[in-house]
Amino acid sequence: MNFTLPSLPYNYDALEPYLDKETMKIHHTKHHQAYVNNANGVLESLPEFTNLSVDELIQKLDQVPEDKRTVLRNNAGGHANHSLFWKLLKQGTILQGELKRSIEHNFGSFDAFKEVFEKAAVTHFGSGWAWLVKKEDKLTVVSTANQDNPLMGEAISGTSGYPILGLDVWEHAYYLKYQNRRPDYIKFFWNVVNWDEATTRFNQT
Ligand code: MN3
Repeated sequence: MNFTLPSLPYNYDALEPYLDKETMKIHHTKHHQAYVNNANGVLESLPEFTNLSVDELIQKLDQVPEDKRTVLRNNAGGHANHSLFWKLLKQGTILQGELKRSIEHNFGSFDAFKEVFEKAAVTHFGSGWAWLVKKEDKLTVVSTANQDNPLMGEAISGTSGYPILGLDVWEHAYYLKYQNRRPDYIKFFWNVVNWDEATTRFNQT
């Protein structure tokens, strides 16, 4: 076994009322666990890749045999994305310092950034993720399909950069509480962004 489901750094109800307990529990114990299990299943036949972290692995998908690549892309991708997503959620943090200045510099204002990010998340067709990424000291907003991550690079994910913030826009992330109202889920997301974690990621790359 290579990957394990990380524990959440909070209780399932910690993000109420914006993200409900039941959704968090199913999302973590069922969806994320399935990505972990499926990735581990493939890695059983790929011993040369089992010593990598999940972020390292998704940056080396081009070296994975073609018949195993898609299943790893989807499931190691899912494990990487969700492991990051949980850490990026917390109530009560404040955007400040270098990340705040960089967002204002790159987008004009925080409100302008929110608008760009919300638009990317709302208009992304089908399942996927919206991201704030850092690339050569520039911040941009991108979206990816399915469980693709910008770390996978242009050739696979259609984009690149180091993820600072990510939002899961799969229906499983919001359907119990918001049903088809993805825009509401995205608006409420701002109440649970862990800006401390985003700032740490911004500063470490
Ligand atoms: Mn999800």
